[in-house]
Amino acid sequence: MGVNNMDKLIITCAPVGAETMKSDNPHQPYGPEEIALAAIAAVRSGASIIHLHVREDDGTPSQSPTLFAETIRHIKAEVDCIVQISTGGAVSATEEERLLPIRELIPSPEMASLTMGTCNFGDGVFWNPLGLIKRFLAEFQRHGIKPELEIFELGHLDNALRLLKEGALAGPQHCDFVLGVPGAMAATPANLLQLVSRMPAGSTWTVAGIGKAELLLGTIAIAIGGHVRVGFEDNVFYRKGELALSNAQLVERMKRIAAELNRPVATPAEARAILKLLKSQGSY
Ligand code: KMH
Ligand code: ZN
Repeated sequence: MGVNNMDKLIITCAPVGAETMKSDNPHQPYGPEEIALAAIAAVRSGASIIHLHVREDDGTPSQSPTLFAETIRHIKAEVDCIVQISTGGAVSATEEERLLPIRELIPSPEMASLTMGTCNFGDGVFWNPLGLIKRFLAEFQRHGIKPELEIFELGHLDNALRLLKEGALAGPQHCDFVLGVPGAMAATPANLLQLVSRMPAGSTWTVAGIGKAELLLGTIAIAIGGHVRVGFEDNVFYRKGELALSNAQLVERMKRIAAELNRPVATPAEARAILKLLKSQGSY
């Protein structure tokens, strides 16, 4: 794809995951208010998607629909953005817990993450057999939610291709290549290029490099027509030995690199068009 016909760049910010704590970076947000403030600043800096996990005020990861609703309400009161809720949660979360926000949030979110297979995840196992994926997909379809297909391993892309062939997935898909999780696919340019080369026509992709790979793989994605994810879920450093001051700081760096590489960032409305999102958002 030539530089001139690339889409505008969608920056996703994942301001908090289920793993990193304030002991890893004191600027790590906990609780609905802190997480929403981090998300709002990220959107004002150029992010158009917020990949959202929620935490209790003490930092405990949660899939509580109440916490999701409160966090989203704070965010949407200040900025427009695509909220993409996590159905991955923490590796300790049960299948039922992971599905709770999909089933109970009113209105349903525009997007949610959906991991395409099981993999090692640090010392744990992130459990996503095909039966679970299909059950989750049925719920996504019931609520009109577009999945972002989370790909941590090469075989996860094969699962996605298989679901497309079977018709369980239909239409243009959006993949997120999460590379560098300890125990899963390494965050190398060669691995990213291999995944990209096997994407179905008409689909879009983003990359979430873990740790220092966030910058390298994000820059490659900008250069070759992909999209990027940054944020404390994946990386709490600005550079080696220097903690990031905020999620917004990581977004701003990607926006600067994108400007140099002639990829202006997409507004939320432009991101909705690029991703072919249909749902318009009601109020929380
Ligand atoms: N926290 C990981 C076990 C997702 O958000 O969908 C899973 C995860 C993926 O973060
Ligand atoms: Zn996540």
